Amino acid sequence: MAMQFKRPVLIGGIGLSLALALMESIQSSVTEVGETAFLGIIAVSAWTWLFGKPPKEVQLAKGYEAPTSLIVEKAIARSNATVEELETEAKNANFKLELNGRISELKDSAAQLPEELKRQELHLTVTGGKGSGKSAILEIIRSNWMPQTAKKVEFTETTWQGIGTSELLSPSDLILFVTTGDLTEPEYKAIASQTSKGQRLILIWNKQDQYLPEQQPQILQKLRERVADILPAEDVVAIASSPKPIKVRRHQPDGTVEESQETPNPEISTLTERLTKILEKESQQLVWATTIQKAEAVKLEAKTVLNQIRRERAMPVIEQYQWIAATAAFANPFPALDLLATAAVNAQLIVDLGGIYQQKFSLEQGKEVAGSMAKLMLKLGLVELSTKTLSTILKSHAATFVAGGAVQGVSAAYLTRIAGLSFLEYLQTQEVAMDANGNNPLNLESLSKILETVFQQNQQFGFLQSFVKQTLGRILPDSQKVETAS
Ligand SMILES: Nc1nc2c(ncn2[C@@H]2O[C@H](COP(=O)(O)OP(=O)(O)O)[C@@H](O)[C@H]2O)c(=O)[nH]1
Ligand SMILES: [Mg+2]
Repeated sequence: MAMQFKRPVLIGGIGLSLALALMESIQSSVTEVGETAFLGIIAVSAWTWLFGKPPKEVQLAKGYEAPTSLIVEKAIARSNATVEELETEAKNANFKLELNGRISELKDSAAQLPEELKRQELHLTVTGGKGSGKSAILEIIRSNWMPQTAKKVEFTETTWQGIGTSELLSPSDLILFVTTGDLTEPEYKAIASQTSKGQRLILIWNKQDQYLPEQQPQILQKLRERVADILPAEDVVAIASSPKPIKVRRHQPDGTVEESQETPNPEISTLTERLTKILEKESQQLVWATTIQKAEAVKLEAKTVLNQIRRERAMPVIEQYQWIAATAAFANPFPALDLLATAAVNAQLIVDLGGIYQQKFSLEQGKEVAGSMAKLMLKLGLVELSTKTLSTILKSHAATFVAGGAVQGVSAAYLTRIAGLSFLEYLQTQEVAMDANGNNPLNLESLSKILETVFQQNQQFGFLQSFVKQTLGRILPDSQKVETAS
């Protein structure tokens, strides 16, 4: 691991003096106005613009949008870029060998994407609940429709719980989703999640013969309304793939009535007409849409491996800053200094973690991010909570003696760890894009959520106990270690 030990120690010093300077200005005001002034001073750094951002809108269920060739090209380029990034970083990092296989698989998949665009035969999936009539539909499609169509089409049958997991590997060009009337909420969600990621889908209401002919149009209308946000009306069709036999009474010329069972013919013309039209007009777009999904799957997988490599590089960095923060706070155990020193040290940690994740932050930006995180941690009550817990553990741990500053030191290390792990998580999950001014606007809402989760994950008593012990081992002189250990 190519760690530079000199720089962080130096920055630790800078951080500390910065913290001290801040402390001086706080000391006079903090007693009178308390936390508000404290926060106000931290807020001096220009982070207001960070908070000014409106929260990201909740994404609504979105219908399918036909892709263009430009969109496909971009998707392929993005996935290639991510795989290349992965290859380069894997070469530079001493990553585990088992990743080699995964990386070369990803390279193959990425290389196949342009070929995929030329694909002529189409892959369709018939899906829906068990007993909804998927097999019956397929049977008629195979016997009646396929011989008449010029396209090469391949069908797969699966229950809808199967889509979404398996199809990521080989998505279909068109999904035929079969329902028998009322669409359940999970079914609706499954459909919406497909259309929102660009999956073309037809919703089929099968077994319409179970309702009276005069009821059928109403039921179809209701179904179309239910999915109006995600599917156009013409992509919702009503059929009867295998109608049940009905009793037929025939009046005979001699006046008698003869009763018999008759099985009506299947009615799937609405479906086959729709299918024919879509394949005529959209074959190219269907293949593009599938290629986009495949490209995105490759990109996602590459990103996952990349994150794994980066995380391994980032952990020792976070740990190193923990000890720097601890040492600084231990040496200067003013109340609240721990937090400020932590924020200052964290600014450089932010820059370093950003570097590992290929996202450049200036030290100034690092300060803003670290400041925002410090403020969030205060706001969420994490600082108070962790200080309380850690001092309780410290008291029980060092029965006879707690070194002055130990609480501050341990708290600073702990908060640095939380900040580091959270920012790492943030970098992994966010698509951090530079805005027009070359700034990297923070999504404080998601950062805040991540902070809370990471904090929760690092609250186990056993972990805190060993963390205290480990930190004391770092900051206490050897003579005191013996006492605390007893
Ligand atoms: N009443 C009626 N029953 C149907 C219709 N289509 C299929 N079925 C029946 O529904 C049951 C399940 O059909 P199947 O095709 O095996 O469903 P799958 O599990 O989705 O493949 C069978 O008994 C079919 O005869 C239809 O249009 N109307
Ligand atoms: Mg079946």
